Amino acid sequence: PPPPRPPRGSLIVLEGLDRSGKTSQCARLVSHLQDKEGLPVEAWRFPDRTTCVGSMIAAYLANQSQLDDRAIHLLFSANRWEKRVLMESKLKSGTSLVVDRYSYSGVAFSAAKGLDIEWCKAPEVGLIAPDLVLFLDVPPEKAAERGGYGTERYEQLEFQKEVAKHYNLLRDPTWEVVDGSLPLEAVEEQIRRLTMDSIVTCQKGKPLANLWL
Ligand code: NYM
Repeated sequence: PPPPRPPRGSLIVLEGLDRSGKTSQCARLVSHLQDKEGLPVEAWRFPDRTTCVGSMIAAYLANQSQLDDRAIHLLFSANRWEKRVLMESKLKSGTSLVVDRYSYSGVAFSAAKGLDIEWCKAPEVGLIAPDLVLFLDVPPEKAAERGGYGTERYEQLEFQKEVAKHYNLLRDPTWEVVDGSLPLEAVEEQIRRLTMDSIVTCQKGKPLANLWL
């Protein structure tokens, strides 16, 4: 008989505007799951700037290159596709992934430039669907006040307001919306609880699914 399969890992995605606190929360969540819960988990992020496609994206974001809006959209998508096989094998071997941004960033940021939302979704169809989407909700004005908007493309209040509108269009009832204006520890606590629920559901045999649901 084949050896028993380990329970699969969970695909946890954090989304939100720039300066919504995603990156800090991802790091805190991953260390908690590893150190306190002793679970196999990895921190991932998109764009993954370490690949060839990722370096083209990095140059674009740093304003070192100009690209057609549709061309850069497809590069962001390709950057997820090139990680799909590894993502699936990690999940199936029991490792949970905490991912800083995913397809929703891809669609919200490109649609905020005026591209058609359905056109933006199309190249994402068939990527692995997250088991949990945690949306860190922070009003654009408040995120801007946090300072540290860098000099990268998109890091401007007016544009972030457009992105917020498009996140709202994408939001569905399965998303868990966390009030990102709360103190960091309160946000962390909610994220931990929702994540543990998702990990348990996946361990119990919830099947992997594909985007878009
Ligand atoms: N971004 C990110 C997109 O426009 N499309 C995508 O598919 C993804 C994953 O890249 N402002 C944008 C959102 C961010 C920027 O992300 C870089 P980060 O999380 O700041 O490294």
